[in-house]
Amino acid sequence: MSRGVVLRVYGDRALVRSGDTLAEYRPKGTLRKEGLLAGDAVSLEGEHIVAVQPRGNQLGRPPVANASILLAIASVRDPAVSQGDLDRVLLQAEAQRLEPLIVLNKCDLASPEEIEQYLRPYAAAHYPVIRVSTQTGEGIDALRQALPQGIAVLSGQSGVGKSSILRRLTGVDVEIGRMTEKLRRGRHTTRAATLYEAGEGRMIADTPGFSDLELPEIEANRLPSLYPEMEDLGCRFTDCRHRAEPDCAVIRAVEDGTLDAGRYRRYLEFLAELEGRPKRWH
Ligand SMILES: Nc1nc2c(ncn2[C@@H]2O[C@H](COP(=O)(O)OP(=O)(O)O)[C@@H](O)[C@H]2O)c(=O)[nH]1
Ligand SMILES: [Mg+2]
Ligand SMILES: [Zn+2]
Repeated sequence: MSRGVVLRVYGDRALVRSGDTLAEYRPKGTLRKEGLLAGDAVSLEGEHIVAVQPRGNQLGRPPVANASILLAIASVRDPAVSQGDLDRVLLQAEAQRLEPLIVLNKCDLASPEEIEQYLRPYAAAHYPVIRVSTQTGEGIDALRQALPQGIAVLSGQSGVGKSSILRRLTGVDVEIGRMTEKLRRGRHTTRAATLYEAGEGRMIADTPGFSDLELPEIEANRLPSLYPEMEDLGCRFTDCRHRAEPDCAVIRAVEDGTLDAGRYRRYLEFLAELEGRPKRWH
């Protein structure tokens, strides 16, 4: 028996990397129904996947298991990614206890002042940030060095440069890859995630078609714990929603300017959105 990592699922087959071998395998018996995900760690026997290790984490959109970092890709221009959308991507990572790294792409299209202003709330919240441009190559080496072993998931709205970043890091041209795949499989578009290998045990997941800009499926009272800068303030009320409570440390920090007012305003909007959701588990 040997071990491997699923790079891609194709219907009832999976492309698996196992040591120096890259080959397709079929899941055995009940595994077929349960479904495999890109990123799954599997046991192999002959042509079959015979077991899947328990998942460390599991993202829904893109569907990837066992990620070690989430690259939250944004751009100031073309498209102008709203800070609210970047917040949502970060919340998805926090909800999965996945370390996020903000990658601001297209730095060639904005002035240093605009970039600094856009990133200020995130730097203040101690999120790691790398500024890159796949056009000029700025920051690409720094990004490569920041990638840990294991799986990095690319997240961010369409057009921010996920596939371009992937191409810079792996040499793989996803657009060309996708066209070849279409020729092979007919016209249906796929929403499966694929892991691309970036050397030294690093893999990068890209998904054509969509990215998750929804709030995570959590209860409203968990939202404050997904804001590291609010947690750091140590509000003394447990279960405080930091909204109208008297003597709340978060409200005080917003008033004296220690906490970014925009992040806080959007937090209140997200809180209201979660509170308005039907509780499916009751
Ligand atoms: N000016 C500029 N354009 C870029 C940069 N990165 C990507 N693009 C362009 O932005 C468009 C969308 O890029 P793509 O990688 O397909 O984005 P994706 O939808 O997130 O995968 C393409 O036309 C790229 O050539 C960059 O750093 N600077
Ligand atoms: Mg793309
Ligand atoms: Zn509070």
